[in-house]
Amino acid sequence: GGFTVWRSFDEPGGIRDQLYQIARDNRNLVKLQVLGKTGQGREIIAVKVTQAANETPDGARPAVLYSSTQHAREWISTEVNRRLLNHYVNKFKANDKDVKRLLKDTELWFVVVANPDGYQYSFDTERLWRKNLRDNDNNGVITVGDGVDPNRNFDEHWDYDNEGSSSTTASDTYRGPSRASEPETKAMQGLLDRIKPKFQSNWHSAGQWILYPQGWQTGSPEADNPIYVALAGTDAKPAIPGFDPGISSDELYVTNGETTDYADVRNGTVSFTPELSEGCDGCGFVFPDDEALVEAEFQKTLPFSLSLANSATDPANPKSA
Ligand code: 0X9
Ligand code: ZN
Repeated sequence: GGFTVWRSFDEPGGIRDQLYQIARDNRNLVKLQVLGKTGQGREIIAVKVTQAANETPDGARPAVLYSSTQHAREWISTEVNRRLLNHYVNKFKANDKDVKRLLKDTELWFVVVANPDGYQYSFDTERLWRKNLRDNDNNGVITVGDGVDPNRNFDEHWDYDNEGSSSTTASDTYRGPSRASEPETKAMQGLLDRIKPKFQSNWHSAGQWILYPQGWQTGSPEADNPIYVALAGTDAKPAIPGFDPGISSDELYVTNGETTDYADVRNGTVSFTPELSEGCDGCGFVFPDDEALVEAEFQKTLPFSLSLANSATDPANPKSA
């Protein structure tokens, strides 16, 4: 508690309450869905934003998925995504012509806290917690050795090698006991398979990149895919100012069982991992609790977010940021 910007999942007025509130206040526009429950019983929540949200079957319109907070400590990802949700709803209510048209033809999905147990733990106990809260040693208490990395547990090249993920339970990139073993993974995979989004932005931090698949190998097949290049931009003109676009395995490191690889390979989703800024030099995952800095980070990413939404009806001809 006591933060200006940051809100935990559980607290009154926290992220969970806010998601329910925005759905209650906008019944014709915002539909809330519980995708599953975590190990500690928290809800993994998705909201769909589209005109006639309740009457329109999920996936009936070209979909875009904005997901965040797979990694507990990456609070800026939560906040950028929450502001993006509010942005669309507020613009629609203000009768913005472009957003009204967009939400007639397109459905936008938000999973603001993909790892609610870990996120809550990062407020209550350990600010730098990354993983979920699987009790790896089954001793009834969560300690440093526990948790699975939600971004190494997906059923795509899971356990492909020991470079891109770890079999050691205490590792921050522990891949879990089996493919898609975690409720957080099942929830996200289930949603991806059901709505088959044209585009996904899976917000993470920190480092100022716009990463894209496939992360399990270097020299990935998407390197020359003009749709990825058009939307992420180039080194000279990145879609988010100051961010470095490129194949995740080449720009950063190899991963296996990663979310955007699953989305790309299984569902043909053009799926990005933007790594948001630190907020200050050396801040790392602890983005400052500063309204102006957080809002600036959101505004910086907005053209990229809008470009995904505005390209969904004709994904082969992307409208770059
Ligand atoms: O390691 C991750 O899951 C992501 N970075 S973070 O610092 N937020 O943990 C990056 C995932 C992107 N994919 C690859 N680098 N292959
Ligand atoms: Zn991350």
